[in-house]
Amino acid sequence: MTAPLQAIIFDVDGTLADTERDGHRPAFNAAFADVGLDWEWSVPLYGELLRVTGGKERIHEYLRRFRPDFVPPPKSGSESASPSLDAFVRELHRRKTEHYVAMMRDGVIPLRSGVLRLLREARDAGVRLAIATTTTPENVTALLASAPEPGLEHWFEVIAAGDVVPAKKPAPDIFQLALAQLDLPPAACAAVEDSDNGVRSALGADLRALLVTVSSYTEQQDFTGAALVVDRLGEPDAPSTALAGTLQGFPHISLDALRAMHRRAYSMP
Ligand code: XBP
Ligand code: MG
Repeated sequence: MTAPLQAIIFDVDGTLADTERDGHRPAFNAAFADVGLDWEWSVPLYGELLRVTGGKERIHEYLRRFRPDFVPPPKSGSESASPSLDAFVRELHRRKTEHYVAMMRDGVIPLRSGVLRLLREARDAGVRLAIATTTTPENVTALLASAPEPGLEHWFEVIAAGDVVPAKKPAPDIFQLALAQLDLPPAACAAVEDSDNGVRSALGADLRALLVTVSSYTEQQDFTGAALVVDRLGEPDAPSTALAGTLQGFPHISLDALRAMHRRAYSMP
């Protein structure tokens, strides 16, 4: 007999908020401009680069594909040799994080439809909340702090984020870390994702009760193995549409809908 639903593990980028196109992307571009680089990541180019998760890894991928001859410039005012490529990318990414956090503080990106409602329902019912994300921890904190719910960050018992694991999504490490910190087996949890990399990561951690809410960059991706794919969590006045799997009569993703998906994923009555 499988355990009832005890926790929900959420991805952040694309899932809690549609952060990539108008949050991360302009933050990267602002960091490039800061250091005098004429690189500009357009909306379509960024869609390609998103295949690689993690901001530092994404910059390295861009260099490998589009600027193979790039040599980091010496630090301004310094006579010393150029920094290593790794050190240059780390510094560039640090600037990117500063821009991103400032944008979140300005409330540039709202939470997606239904996110706050579902978090409230879960919290009120004693279902535990966790995060498993590739993004830098400060980015998560800044996004949650910008929500119209003071202290939202503290609703999450576990925030597994960024470089704390050896391999980022699609590797299962970050979901495995969240499960270990929750001290729960995967069968006691549901996961919510928006991307194929996230789906592979969650499934790799044996999270079969897996809901996908597609986001602007991920609509066309392959979510094979997810229990249910919807356009959004939705609200009572803004219903969800199932893109794969069944909503089982629920108009939007309420906690009861998630529990029903979880039971079904484990073939429970
Ligand atoms: C999110 C990411 C992140 C962000 C950037 O993937 O890939 O890398 O784009 O974050 P997921 P950092 O939603 O699957 O976790 O720049 O802080 O790395
Ligand atoms: Mg995501």
